Amino acid sequence: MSTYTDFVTRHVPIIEQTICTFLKKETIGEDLYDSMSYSVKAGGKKFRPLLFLATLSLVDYPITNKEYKVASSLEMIHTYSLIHDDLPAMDDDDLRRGKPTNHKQFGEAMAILAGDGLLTESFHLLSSAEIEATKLVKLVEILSSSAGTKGMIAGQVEDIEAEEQSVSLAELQLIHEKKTGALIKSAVEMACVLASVSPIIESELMTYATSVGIAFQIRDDLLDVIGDEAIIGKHVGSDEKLNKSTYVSLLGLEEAKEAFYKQCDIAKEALHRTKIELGIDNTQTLLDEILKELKEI
Ligand code: GRG
Repeated sequence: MSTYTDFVTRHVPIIEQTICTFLKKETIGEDLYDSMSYSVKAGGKKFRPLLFLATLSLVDYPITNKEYKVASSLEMIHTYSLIHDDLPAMDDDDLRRGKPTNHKQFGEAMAILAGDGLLTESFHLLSSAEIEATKLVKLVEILSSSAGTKGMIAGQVEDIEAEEQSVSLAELQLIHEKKTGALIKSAVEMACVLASVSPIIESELMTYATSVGIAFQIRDDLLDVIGDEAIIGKHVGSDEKLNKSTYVSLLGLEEAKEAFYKQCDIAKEALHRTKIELGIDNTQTLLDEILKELKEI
């Protein structure tokens, strides 16, 4: 088993367990619990919490109960955002991760409440982590600003407003920086704060995270096209994306691939500089492996 597979196999169940234990089925009622835990356990990659934990590992910071709480708070925000994104008023999707979306399984009202519950309880869980007060407040600030009206929510609003109209590449990048990139970046930033890394290391790791965030989105656009190509043998996006600007629709498939690999290279170089700073430049780290996994399209 590769180090990364081992890392994923070890941590993913603990993240799911941390969330589901915190939600306490006995006190919140079966219907709400089932709806929330359904999406938590629906097979998501747990990319943001793993990125947070991998960043801590890079700087040799021990992973204990409180680190799992922080990691899980990131996943709860992410899960809520997907539940709400799938609702009829937004993307109106029936399937997510190959399974019925939350509202298809539990109804719209319960899906809205499950999302609200995950969002709110994310901060409840984070605030219960046994972390020194000044750092904890900083973590709350990072998470709330990345998920809030200057981050993910702003990105979602701009994304909705950009539908049915042409958007420039720079505008598309700004939308995704907020909608997808902000939470990914906050995973790395929260690890930097918790581990009190030096400003230079934090700055390099944020360069890594920024490029990973952009690459993540381009990859999603690429897979939309490559996936459809594999199924029906021609270049089209999925139906709901036909009128949407994507990296592929703006750049074309080959240039979008180039842009994707360029971001992966920028991330790799920033990580290399971080490792030099840490005196471990010849060591293969989990952040290298995350990049390697991302590059496999
Ligand atoms: C509804 C407030 C609100 C926000 C929604 C992030 C977001 C904002 C919507 C997701 C839309 C989307 C498909 C974005 C592309 C990026 C992407 C692939 C997100 C899915 O994240 P993964 O791949 O999902 O980490 P898993 O299933 O692995 O958890």
